[in-house]
Amino acid sequence: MLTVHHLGASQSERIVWLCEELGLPYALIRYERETSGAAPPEYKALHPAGTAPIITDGQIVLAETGAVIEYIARRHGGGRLLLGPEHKDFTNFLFWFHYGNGSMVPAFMMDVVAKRLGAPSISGRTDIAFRLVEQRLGQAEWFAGDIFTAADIMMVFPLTSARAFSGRDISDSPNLLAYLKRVREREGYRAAMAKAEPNREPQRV
Ligand SMILES: N[C@@H](CCC(=O)N[C@@H](CS)C(=O)NCC(=O)O)C(=O)O
Repeated sequence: MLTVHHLGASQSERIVWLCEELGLPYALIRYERETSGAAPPEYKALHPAGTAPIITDGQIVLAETGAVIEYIARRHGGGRLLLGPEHKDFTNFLFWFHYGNGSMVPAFMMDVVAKRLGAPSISGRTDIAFRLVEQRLGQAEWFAGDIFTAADIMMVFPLTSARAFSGRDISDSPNLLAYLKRVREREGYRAAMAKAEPNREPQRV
């Protein structure tokens, strides 16, 4: 049985969302963070990486968001929500699938560290990221193009939870606000958040 080990208030919410969008049977085990914010020892014991997300599937134990999403979509979802090289939106899909964790989350983290050190924002990459996002969402309904894909599942966490953590104001980003409304209206997203974060304010996105 595919089991999603979800660490509360973390990016493993994406995996719950993916399973809901794909309509897969799965078990969900939720873990609370320690007061330090770290995953608890029983979570860390699941995989040497010790970071969320982690899934188990029979003998397989897998960590790392992008790998977990590809594993589930390919092994259990028939490749749905992934675009291949034959698709007209392949390059946009690839770029946005990787941009969230590859550039956006690290940029936020650099900002957090700079803030703690009382230093100015190091690179301006966060501003660039929000500019790129606003531009893209003015061109297309979903990050890859006309259809919802796993690129959206990768991008929403930085645009919601990670953004909330950094205190970023998006009131001057109409395309992003409209996009987040579309996300919030998705049945799969609502079902996932009700299971993954039952105590969270539903309007958070
Ligand atoms: N690049 C990794 C990052 C994973 C990561 O940092 N997860 C955080 C939650 S958002 C975590 O596990 N924090 C708790 C800890 O490190 O103990 C991935 O995408 O899976």
